[in-house]
Amino acid sequence: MKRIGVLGMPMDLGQGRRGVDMGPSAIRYARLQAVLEELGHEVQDFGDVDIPIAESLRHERESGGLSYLEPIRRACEDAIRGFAAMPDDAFPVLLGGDHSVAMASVTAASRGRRVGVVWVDAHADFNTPETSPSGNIHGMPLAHLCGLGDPRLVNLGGEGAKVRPEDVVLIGIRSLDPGEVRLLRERGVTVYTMKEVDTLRVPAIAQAVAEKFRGFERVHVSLDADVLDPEIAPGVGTPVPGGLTYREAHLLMELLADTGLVTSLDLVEVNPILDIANRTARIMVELASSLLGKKIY
Ligand code: 6HN
Ligand code: MN
Ligand code: MN
Ligand code: MN
Repeated sequence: MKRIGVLGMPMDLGQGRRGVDMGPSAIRYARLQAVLEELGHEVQDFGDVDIPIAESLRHERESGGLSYLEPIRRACEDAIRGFAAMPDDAFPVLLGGDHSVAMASVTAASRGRRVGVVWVDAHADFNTPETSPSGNIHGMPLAHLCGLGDPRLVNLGGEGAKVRPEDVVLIGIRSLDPGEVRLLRERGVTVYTMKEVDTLRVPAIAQAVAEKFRGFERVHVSLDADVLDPEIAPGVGTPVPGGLTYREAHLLMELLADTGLVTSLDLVEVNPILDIANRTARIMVELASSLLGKKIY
């Protein structure tokens, strides 16, 4: 039994398509709390962080080539305070929102401790303001958590990097910008692209993750809905063909659950406006239940 603390960040300022701010509602509507309680967990919902709407922020739209940097920074600082209000033994689950919100959850998970990060995504989100082709901050959270990029984001919730690049594992990757490829190699991040998913298969990858993070007190899983194949998860803003199948995604979560190492989770990038009958939110809830110990038998 875990004490799960849910926090919503209805954030859509990190990218260009509207609707991802409705992700927390869609995930709650898909019965996240009931499903986790049925597994025997105690679940407390801490509500949503207050995020301003884009229309009210025209004056803050641009900051050194980055869209909405200041409001994103403020929302992440608020969320970090929200996580700090959870009990010490809580298992935090963050509902996004675009992936910029992971700067808050991973920072909260680190709090001076070494944290392993499993980033399950079609993208690496390892751009800096210099390498980003879009200026969208949702393509940059992981780089900033590793200490690269704009100091205003790097120093969120405290000075400096929150994660060591060698403590990051990416899974499901199939869309990288040229600058990201260079940075990921340079910094020694472990990258399992879809080619590795196809050749090594999920059990070998999960096994490698378990070995890498053995003995870690904190392991954070950041699950971007666009890692799934768009055929099964159409409700995302940046779909890329050739993603994880339904069973690959579940198996990955089931095997990560078996490691007993995971201590926090993000469910991000669900865009209900682009979805079909809340299918993407429902799959994300199912995947959360697999990660949190659902057993068929
Ligand atoms: N996500 N690499 C692209 C960019 O704009 O930096 C796409 C990022 C997508 C981010 O899906 O969380
Ligand atoms: Mn909004
Ligand atoms: Mn992402
Ligand atoms: Mn993505």
